[in-house]
Amino acid sequence: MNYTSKIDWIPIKKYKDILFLFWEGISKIIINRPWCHNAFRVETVDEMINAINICYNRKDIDILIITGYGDKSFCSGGDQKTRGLGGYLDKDGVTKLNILDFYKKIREIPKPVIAMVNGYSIGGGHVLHVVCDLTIASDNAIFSQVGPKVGSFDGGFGCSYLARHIGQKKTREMWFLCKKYTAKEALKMGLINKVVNKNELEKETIKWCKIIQKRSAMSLRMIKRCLNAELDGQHGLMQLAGDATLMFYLMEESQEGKKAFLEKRDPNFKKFKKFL
Ligand code: S0N
Repeated sequence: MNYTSKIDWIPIKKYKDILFLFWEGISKIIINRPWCHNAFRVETVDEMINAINICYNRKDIDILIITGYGDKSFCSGGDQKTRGLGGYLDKDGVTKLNILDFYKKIREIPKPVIAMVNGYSIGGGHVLHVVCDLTIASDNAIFSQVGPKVGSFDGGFGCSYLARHIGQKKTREMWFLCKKYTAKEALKMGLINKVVNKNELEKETIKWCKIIQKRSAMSLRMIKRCLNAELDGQHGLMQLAGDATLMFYLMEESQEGKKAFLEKRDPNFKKFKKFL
């Protein structure tokens, strides 16, 4: 299947269900199952988790874009044809709900993640854009939660985090009625950041990436951690504290402790400036 774009994306790794591309510090994960509106099965999610782990570790990747193949759908959620009892069946017949692990990865990666919504964003495919840091949508995008129609629900980020974006009343409306919302309506209710003509979607998303790439990576990382910490409880605090430790490790005061230990002497912390 050929992927058309005005940009010369370079493939990072070959997968079955996704395309994983790179260009000038930007990586792009594309769900590549257009025959079912880019619904994800267990293998799709495993591949996305593998790709995001690569993004986490590669220093030359500053920012991530998540999107769907084609111009009709971003993602239509869990592949209902692979749904079994208690989850979605993998190739060995084991049921899993691994999309939750991917949502967590999106929040945990200390780099900005942009959902480039190019059509339907439905069910778990709606939560997928909700958990991304920013959402840029084409004017043909449609947003909807359909759980109560197909016998599922996402009481995690799909409820609490969604409600932080659009409020409790709108979130209940979205879930109870399973209505479809246009990109314009989504923008008005604070669900997304920007709507553009579908032919301009990639150009606009890259424009945002390029601006963000000029900003301080450490500053962006801390902002993401701080915003997450408020909602993620002890786990969010742990992640924020991990980065605070990282910053402390960069200070001479911290290095003095390690040096003194290795040199078998008492540390001299008195020589370091105190800040008010
Ligand atoms: C996207 C819609 C609105 C498009 O409608 P349209 O244009 O009329 O096309 P269709 O004829 O309906 O579709 C074309 C073909 O695509 C197949 N298809 C579409 N969506 C799916 C899907 N999600 N799974 C499997 N197949 C899909 C159609 O069946 C059709 O194929 P053929 O021609 O062979 O029949 C419309 O298609 C639509 O509404 N789709 C269904 C959306 C849906 O029900 N999504 C699932 C919602 N639930 C979840 O996502 C579960 C959430 C979840 O994953 C989760 C959440 C929290 C915790 C754990 C989990 C977890 O389960 O992991």
